[in-house]
Amino acid sequence: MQRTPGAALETAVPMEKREAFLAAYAKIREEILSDLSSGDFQLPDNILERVKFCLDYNVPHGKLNRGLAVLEAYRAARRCETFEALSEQERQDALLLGWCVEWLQAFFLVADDVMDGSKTRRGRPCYYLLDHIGLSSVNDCLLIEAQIYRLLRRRFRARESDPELYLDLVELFLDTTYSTEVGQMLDLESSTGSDAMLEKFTEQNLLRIYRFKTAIYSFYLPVALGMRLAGIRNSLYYQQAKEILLEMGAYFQAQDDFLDCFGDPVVTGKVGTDIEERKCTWLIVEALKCCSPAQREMLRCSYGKQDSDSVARIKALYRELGLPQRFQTYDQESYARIQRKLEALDADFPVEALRFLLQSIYKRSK
Ligand code: GPP
Ligand code: MG
Ligand code: MG
Ligand code: MG
Repeated sequence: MQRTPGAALETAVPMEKREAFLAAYAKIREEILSDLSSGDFQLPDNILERVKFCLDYNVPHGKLNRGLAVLEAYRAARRCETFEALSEQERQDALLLGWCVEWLQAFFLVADDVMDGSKTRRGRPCYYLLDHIGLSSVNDCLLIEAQIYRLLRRRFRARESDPELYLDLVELFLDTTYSTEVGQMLDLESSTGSDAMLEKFTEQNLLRIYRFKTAIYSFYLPVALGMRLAGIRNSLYYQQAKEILLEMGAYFQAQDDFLDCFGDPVVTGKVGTDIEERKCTWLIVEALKCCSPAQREMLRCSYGKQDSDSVARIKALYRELGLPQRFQTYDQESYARIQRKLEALDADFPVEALRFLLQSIYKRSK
C-alpha cells in the first residue's frame, strides 16, 4: 500500500469514528465529577471545576489511536461488520475501556513531560508549566490514574454474565502500568551518567526500553482489552497478539524518536528534548553503528548537553550520516515485515484490530 507521509492517521481513522468516540468523553467525565460531588467527597463547585480543567486539558486532545484500537479490537473479536451493529450496552462498555486507555495515556504524559523537561504537548504548554499548576501536576496525574479504577469498578464489578471480567481488566491495567513504569525507569537510567556512557546506547537496551515504556501500553493493552471484553480467554491468542503488537510498538517508538529530532513541532505538537536529555534513541544507536572514531568523539562531547550549539552539532552529524534516509528504509521494512506477519496469522484471529493499528502508524508525521 502506498502512502504519502502524514496521510497515515487521517486515512486510518474516519472522522465519524473519532467524533463518536469523542462524544463519549463528556459523559465519562461527568461520571467522575458526579462521584466527587456526592458520597464521601461532597466537593464544592470550584474544586470540581479544577478537576474538570485537569481532565479537559490532559485527556481528550491526542490522536486517540489507543482508545479507538479498543473499539476496533472488540468489534473484530466479536466478528461484527461495524461497531454500530453492536448493542448499546456493548458499545458503551467498549467506549469506556477505550477512554480508560486514554486516561492511562494522560497520566503517563503529564508525568513524562515533567521527567523529560518538555515544553509543549499536543500543541500547548505542558500541564506542569501552567502558572497555577506546577508541582501539583504530580498529584493531578495520580488522580487521573486512580479514576481508571473507579470507572472500571462502577461498570464491571460483579457482572453476572462474566464474573471474572472485572478482575481480568483491573489486572491488565495494573500489569501494564507496572511494565510502563519499569520502562520509564530504564529510559531515565540509560540517559544518566557521565560523558563516557555512550556504551549504554545499544540496540539491546533500546529494544528493552521500547518494549516496556511504550509497546505494552500503547499496542498490547488496547487489543487485549478488546479481546477480553469480547470474552476471548484462550491465552494462545493473547501470546500471538503480544508478539506482533510489541514489534509494532517498537516500530512506533522508533518513529517517535525520529520525529523528536526531525519532525515538525507544528505537526507533532511537541518540541523534542531527546538530544538534550541524553536519551537512548533509534538515532543515537544508529549513529554509533556507522560513525567514525572522530565522529564518535564528537558525540561523546556534545550528546546530552543543553546548549543549542551542541544540539545543532548532533543534528548535523545525524544528517551527515544519512539517518533520515536510513530511517525511511527502516520505516518501509518494518511495515512490510509486520504486514507479512499479520497475513500469516490464523484465520480465527481478530486480525483487523492489528491491521488498524499498523495502518495508523505507517509513515506517520505526528
Ligand atoms: C514515551 O516516551 C513513553 C511514555 C510517555 C511513558 C511514560 C511512562 C511513565 C510511567 C510516566 P517519550 O518520552 O519518548 O514520549 P514523548 O516523545 O511523547 O514525550
Ligand atoms: Mg517525553
Ligand atoms: Mg520520556
Ligand atoms: Mg519521544
